[in-house]
Amino acid sequence: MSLLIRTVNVIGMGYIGLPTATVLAENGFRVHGTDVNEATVSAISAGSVPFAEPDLAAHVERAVRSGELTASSRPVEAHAYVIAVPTPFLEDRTPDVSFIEAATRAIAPHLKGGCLVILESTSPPSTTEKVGRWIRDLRPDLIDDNDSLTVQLAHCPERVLPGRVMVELITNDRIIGGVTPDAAIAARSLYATFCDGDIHLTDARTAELAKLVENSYRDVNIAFANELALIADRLQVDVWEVIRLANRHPRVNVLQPGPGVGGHCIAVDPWFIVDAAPDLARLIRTAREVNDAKPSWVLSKVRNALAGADAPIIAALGLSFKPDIDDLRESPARSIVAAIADEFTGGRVLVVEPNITALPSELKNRRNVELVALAEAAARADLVVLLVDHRDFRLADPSALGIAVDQLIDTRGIWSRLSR
Ligand code: SAJ
Repeated sequence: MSLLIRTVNVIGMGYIGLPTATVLAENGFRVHGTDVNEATVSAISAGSVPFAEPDLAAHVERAVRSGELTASSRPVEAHAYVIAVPTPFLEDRTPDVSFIEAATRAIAPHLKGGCLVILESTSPPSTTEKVGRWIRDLRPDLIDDNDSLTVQLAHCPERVLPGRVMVELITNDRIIGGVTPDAAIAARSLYATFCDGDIHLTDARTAELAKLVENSYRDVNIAFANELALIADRLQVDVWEVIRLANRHPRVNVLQPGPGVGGHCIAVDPWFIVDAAPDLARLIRTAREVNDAKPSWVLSKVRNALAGADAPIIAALGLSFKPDIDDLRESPARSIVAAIADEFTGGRVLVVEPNITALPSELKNRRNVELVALAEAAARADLVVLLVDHRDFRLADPSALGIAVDQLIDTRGIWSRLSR
């Protein structure tokens, strides 16, 4: 551990901030977590976790019990600050950095010369430098005689996969981009205490773009698979078989088609590159459009399958944005279920989602939607639409559940190779 950094204030105790705060608390730092959501603060202060992430709960419980992790709704003075707040996009798909600005304003009164501010939130290029400009405006007393900010600023993008956060926080390589080389070195001393992967130092803008590139790379590759699914469907070829065979080539690795791309990262971050260079980011923009169009294509398959049906019962398997998590944010499955419920108002939609106990608000109050168990949905449904490849579904046998091939639209290719 660095001799200089002993206390850390993490701003934003969500999917990234809370695990990061916990791991830091377990590695010799006195950590305070700050979140604007009082319910989040109360849960953490009681040693519990307000969302599902494997293994996190036990770590949080230990860190809080040991006194190394505390939480409140206000920032505190610390040697280092880690900003881990959301960066969504606005309606016109331009980045919304207002949460980062609010976090910067909140910590500004507490900053001291020599302290370190790390931006972990995925950010458009130049945002870390922007944080520096906000701090300069708010705290001119932190500017030295050479017109340099005496606060060190770095970007250290998170790269962990939801569902594997506690593993990947430790094992993934990290990129640290300093606004100055000294800031990168200071930030490294923090991450080196728990990160077993390699830590790569660079400048802040490069680190920001590298993070966006990672998620855009995945989005473009998923778009390729999703486009193949449409083409294969028209040609009446099994897309999963095509991909499986193509992937036997030593330099080919096509990803898997699905009902669309969800989550708050891959469906968002590519737009930050498009915003930064709209005239150049043609492939990245098209990939987003291909993936965003997939839910409507699934809906059209449902419509075709139910043509002429009176008051159909439709089972929708899965609501989360990917398997085995309870995160419904930006989930294509969720938007498909809402669209099916809108369209078949005289029918019923039986939602099966093993990771939640109550439907999200926009579905809860609809008379034609209910949350049921898999066996019940299979027994009652005229049509089964498989939207998420949850473990429970992968392990189930559709024929044992009484689901016939012509009753199934399998958007993940786990049950029926020929239905997409
Ligand atoms: N998906 C497919 N086909 C595939 C793979 C994924 O349709 O072959 C879909 C998923 O079902 C899901 C979406 O893509 O709806 C995104 O899921 P994901 O597992 O690819 O990624 P995320 O959003 O959970 O996490 C990503 C990761 N980035 C990369 O893998 C490059 C993670 O490492 C990042 O930390 C995270 O974004 C983030 O926070 O930015």
